Amino acid sequence: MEAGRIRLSDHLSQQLAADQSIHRDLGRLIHDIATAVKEIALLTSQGALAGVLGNLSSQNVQGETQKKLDVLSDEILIQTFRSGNLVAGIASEENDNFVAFNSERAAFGSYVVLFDPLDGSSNIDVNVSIGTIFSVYRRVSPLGSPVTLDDMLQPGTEQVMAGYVLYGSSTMLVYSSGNGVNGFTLKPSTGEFCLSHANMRMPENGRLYAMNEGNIQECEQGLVRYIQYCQSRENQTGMPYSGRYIGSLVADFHRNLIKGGIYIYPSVPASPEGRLRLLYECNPLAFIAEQAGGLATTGRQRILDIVPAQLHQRVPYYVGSKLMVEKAMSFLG
Ligand code: FDP
Repeated sequence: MEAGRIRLSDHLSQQLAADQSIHRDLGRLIHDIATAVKEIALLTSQGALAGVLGNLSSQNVQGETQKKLDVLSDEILIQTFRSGNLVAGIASEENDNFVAFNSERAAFGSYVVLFDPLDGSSNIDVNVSIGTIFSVYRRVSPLGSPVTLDDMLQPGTEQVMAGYVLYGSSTMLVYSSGNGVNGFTLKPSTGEFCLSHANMRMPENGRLYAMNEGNIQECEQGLVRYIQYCQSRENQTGMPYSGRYIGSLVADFHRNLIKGGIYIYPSVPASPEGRLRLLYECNPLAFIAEQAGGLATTGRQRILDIVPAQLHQRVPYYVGSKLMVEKAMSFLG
């Protein structure tokens, strides 16, 4: 069918009819997320006119200055989940601790959602693509009780749904509930997400690499040699790969999902565990990558297998086309 004819709501009904294992509530949840991110997309598109650019005086738990739009997006998502009654609690990059919703109905919510409300914060003020990343787990604590830290600290293999929204030249919602990856583009004339990228597959190999190369002299030797390999004619293309680094993980990931490529944020002296957060960034995108045929590792271990020890845990991250991630790992030893 022609791209754009199938709305997100139609697609959800079809998926639920075709696959009885998908819980109906997940359909409602992705619908709630779609509603919330439309609000964020609107604020993003208005930029300075909405008065949402710039910093707040506050810092998040990681000591990073918070942007106004970061905090607004966080509030929009929390409010959406709080009022939807499907979610019993959330954890987000912008909050020190997880939030247990305390209404009686929320205590019977089956899910927890972990999210980065606005990824690529340093690009907010300069009109470069940014995104929202989310991850959904079935809670492990008993229904009817408040959620606990154990609900949040589940390995990525337990995700029942994950995805991201890219606020770019168009707004796209890409998600998976464990049965492939589909991408929807927001149609400005109707305000609806329409299926534009059905059954997305990440090319097995590629010729794009994304890394903040300003750090290269401080990286481990194996990675230095891999980047030299990317820049040489020794790779499968016989030509140097192209370096492409937007500096918004979501945008770099999305480009690589479509064109093939690798994104790397390694351990560096300033961030020995890497810079990216396991729960809000690495796990959801690893889930999407694997569902699309790609790979996500720390360079040595599959991301989805990591049992988190803390909410704001960081990990080194190698994600993208399967053969490229495997090749990078072979250099690390
Ligand atoms: P940001 O801090 O601007 O939100 O999530 C962290 C992240 O951006 C990624 O989106 C991005 O790829 C990376 O950090 C950029 O870090 P560097 O500035 O160190 O390259």
